[in-house]
Amino acid sequence: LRLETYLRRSIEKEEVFLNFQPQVEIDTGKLLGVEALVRWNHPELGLVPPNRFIPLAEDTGFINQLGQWVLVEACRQMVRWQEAGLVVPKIAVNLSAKQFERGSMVGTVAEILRETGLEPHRLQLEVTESVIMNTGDALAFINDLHAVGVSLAIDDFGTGYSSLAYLKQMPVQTLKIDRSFIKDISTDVNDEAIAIAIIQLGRSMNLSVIAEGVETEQQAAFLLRHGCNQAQGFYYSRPVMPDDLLQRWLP
Ligand code: G
Ligand code: G
Ligand code: MN
Ligand code: NA
Repeated sequence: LRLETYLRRSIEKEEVFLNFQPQVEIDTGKLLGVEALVRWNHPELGLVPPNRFIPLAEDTGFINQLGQWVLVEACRQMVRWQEAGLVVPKIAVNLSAKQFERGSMVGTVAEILRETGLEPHRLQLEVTESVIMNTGDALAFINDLHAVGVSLAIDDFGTGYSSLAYLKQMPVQTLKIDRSFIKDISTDVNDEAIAIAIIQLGRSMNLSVIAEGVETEQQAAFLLRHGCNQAQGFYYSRPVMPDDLLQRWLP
C-alpha cells in the first residue's frame, strides 16, 4: 500500500497522537503554554516525521481532516490537564496553508471551542509568514479568528517575506523567532543582529516574542539580556506526552 493510503486511515486506526512542547518564561522558569505537535505511528514504518507526512496530507487534501483532529485533540487535552489540576495557560496549534485558505475554518474553530469547553483565549493558532503573505484574504481571515477570541502567532518569523506594513494591520499577538537564528546566536553576528531586530520589532509593535529552538543556557541568557523572556526548545523540554507534562508541571 502507498503511504497516502495508510495516512488516510491513520486517524480511525488511532495511529496519530499529539506531543506537547512547553513554552517557558526564561527568568522564572514558569510554564507559559505548550505547542501541540502531531505524530504518526505507522504500523510498519514506525514514527514517520511530520516533515514527511504533513506535505503529503496537504497534497492529498487529508490535511483538513487531520488539522481538525489536531484542533479537537489539543483543546480536549487542555481540558483534561485542567481537570487533573494543571492549568496550562495556552496551547498553540499549527495551521497549514490549506487550512488557512479554507472558508469554513473560523466556524470550525468556534465550534470546537464550544464543544470542548476550552476558553478561546487559551488557544493560539500558528501560521508562517509565507502562508499569510500568500493568502489573498489573510487580513479578513485573521480578523475573523480574532473575533472568535483566539490569538495568532507568526511561526518561523524571519524566514519568509512579510511586509511589515501589512503585518501592522493584523491583530497578531506573537512572533516566533525561527530556530535557525537562535542556533548560533552568540557566535554569528548576523543571526545575533536578526534576533535582536525581531525582539525590538515585537516591542515596538506591542507583540510578544518567543524564541524557538533554544538548546543552551547561553542562548537563553542572551535572549533575556536582549529583552526576550519567552522560549521554547530542547533546553527546557523536548515535545512530550500529556502525562509527562503533568508530572513535570503539576503544582
Ligand atoms: O517536531 P517537529 O518535527 O514536530 O515538527 C515538524 C514540522 O511539522 C514543524 O514545521 C511543525 O510546524 C509541523 N507540524 C507539527 N504538527 C503540526 C500540525 O498539527 N499541523 C501542521 N500543519 N503542521 C504541524
Ligand atoms: O516549524 P515549527 O516551529 O512549528 O516546528 C517546531 C519544530 O521544532 C518541531 O519539529 C520541534 O520538534 C522542533 N524543535 C523544538 N525545539 C527544538 C530545539 O531546541 N532544537 C531543534 N533542533 N528543534 C527543535
Ligand atoms: Mn510551530
Ligand atoms: Na518554527
